[in-house]
Amino acid sequence: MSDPRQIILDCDPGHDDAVAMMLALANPAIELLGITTVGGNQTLDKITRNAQSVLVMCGREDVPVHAGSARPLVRRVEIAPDIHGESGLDGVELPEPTRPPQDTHAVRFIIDTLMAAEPGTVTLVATGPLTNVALAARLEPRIVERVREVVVMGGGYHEGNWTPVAEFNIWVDPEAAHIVFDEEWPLTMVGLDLTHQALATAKVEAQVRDIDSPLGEFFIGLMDFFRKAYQEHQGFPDPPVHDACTIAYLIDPTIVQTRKVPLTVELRGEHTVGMTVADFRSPAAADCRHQVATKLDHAGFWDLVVEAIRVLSHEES
Ligand code: PIR
Ligand code: CA
Repeated sequence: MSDPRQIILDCDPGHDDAVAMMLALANPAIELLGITTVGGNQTLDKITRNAQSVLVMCGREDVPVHAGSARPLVRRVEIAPDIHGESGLDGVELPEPTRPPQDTHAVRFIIDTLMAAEPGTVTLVATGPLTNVALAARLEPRIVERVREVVVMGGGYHEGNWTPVAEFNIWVDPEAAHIVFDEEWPLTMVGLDLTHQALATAKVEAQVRDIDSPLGEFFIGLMDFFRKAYQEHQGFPDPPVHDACTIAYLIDPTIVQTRKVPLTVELRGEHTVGMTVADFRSPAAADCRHQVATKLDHAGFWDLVVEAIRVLSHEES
């Protein structure tokens, strides 16, 4: 097998961020170098602690957690308690971390890791607002040509979830998103068009229940809360596990189909702030740096997630 893909996961856990973490920790195709956190689904303190609790559940507190930006670059803090609850991970009991987060700021960790690694080896995966990634690019512009790829869960070319056209992660910090989409690095947008196909169905839950482990129960508790929230607030039958799709794409690109298309982030529209605008009018130029995720292999995706929970459950016992 080829060398594992080295990633930094910049996240705001978050029910679906937690599943992204599980996939990244368990799958041998991925080497998780560190977790960086950003205020988003809940306040920075809460979601940083959540990241640590998920590591405890996975028996992987060796992975460093670096806290990052508590607020967006320009706008006021906006959180999503209706969807993720007061803790940011409602529906389960969160184990106490046994160690504090790292001293180094998330942005510093991102820069130091990219500058120390061979160029073109480390991938940045962002599943929260893009504040940390934007700050890193501004503070050390040389990371832009050193990163292998930036994979963003955010936006959508046809759908919004926080406004009719804006997705939450982009809406929370559109200026940061604008910076990140505008930089000269290759960027894959795993937006709502794709992630709304990643529903955690009753069948998936039954497969996880069969694993019969504390981590399996943890996943089920998370999904039950997330399902109720999505039924009540978004009219979905089952919850979409957005963030895990970024990791699945890196593990096996045949699970997530993509299409090259130029993207930009709207900052000034009356009804469209935070919209990700995709220009599908003509075939993308050969040097187009952007691509969007279009179609998910649902069964293939959930096989990866269920297998990840199984692997982590057995490592634990
Ligand atoms: C999910 C999120 C925020 C709001 C809603 N309604 C649903 C979080 C998820 O963690 C994901 O990263 C992204 N933001 C989806 O919009
Ligand atoms: Ca998230």
